[in-house]
Amino acid sequence: MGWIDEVFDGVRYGLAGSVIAEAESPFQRVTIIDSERYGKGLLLDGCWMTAERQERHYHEALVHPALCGAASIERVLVIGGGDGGTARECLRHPGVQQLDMVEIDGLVVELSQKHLPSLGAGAWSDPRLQLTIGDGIAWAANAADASYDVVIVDGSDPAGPAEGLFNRAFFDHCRRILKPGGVFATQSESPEAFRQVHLDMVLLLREVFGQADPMYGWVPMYPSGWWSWTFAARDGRPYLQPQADRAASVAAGCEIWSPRWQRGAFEAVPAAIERALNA
Ligand code: SPD
Repeated sequence: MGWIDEVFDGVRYGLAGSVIAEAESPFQRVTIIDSERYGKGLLLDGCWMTAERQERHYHEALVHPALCGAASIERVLVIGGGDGGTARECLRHPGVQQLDMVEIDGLVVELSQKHLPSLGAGAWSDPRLQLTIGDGIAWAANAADASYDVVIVDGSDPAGPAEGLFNRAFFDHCRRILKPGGVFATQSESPEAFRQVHLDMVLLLREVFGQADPMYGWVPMYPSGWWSWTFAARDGRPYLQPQADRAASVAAGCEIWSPRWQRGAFEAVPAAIERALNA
């Protein structure tokens, strides 16, 4: 037992625990830990990705505004998300008929299935899940126009294999492959620890989609603990208004997300971020 830290910009974000598995994939170093406070967890190249007893802060916030707001939710694309948490939350919606999940690193899936089974839970054996180990950026580029109701990007920080998930060419394809009424969702980094990355993402998404809205919450293990998710749509801002029947079908099982929490989280734009976005 010792300390496992993500070191970022002069600060250490650490958990007391021990490393239980570690391996190099062709893309990154994949580490599984067991921690006192949050249970088993995953790091990629030394950066915190998730842990059993706090992953719902992140996955519920990423998924439910999109899945409760889109006009329909039959076909969903998840890019990244190899630990399975995003797929699990998507498949709690009975209206999802097909979930294509494209994760670049098969080792992330393999070690998550083995050590973090509660993350993916029933999603891994759900016949609606079509898992592809491959390049999500190429998948989006090759997908047909208007082929998905919802596109969700669950990547890591903008370095290494996730770098291409933050640029205009990728976002253009995400918009192109959405059906009318479709919703795009992405994790959009910390408004404190990754302030400029966050601002650049929101501004770029506003250029590509016409409008985009960041939503703010907490993921205690991530740098600064303060996190954001950003949503955009083909038409209007449907992610701001959860459809009551869909919200009711998932809210009772959520740890963090509810329509009320979501309203507050979209309103909780830090003043300096709002000024910077409107400058
Ligand atoms: N700095 C951490 C950003 C990680 C975002 N993705 C986490 C993956 C959880 N499914």
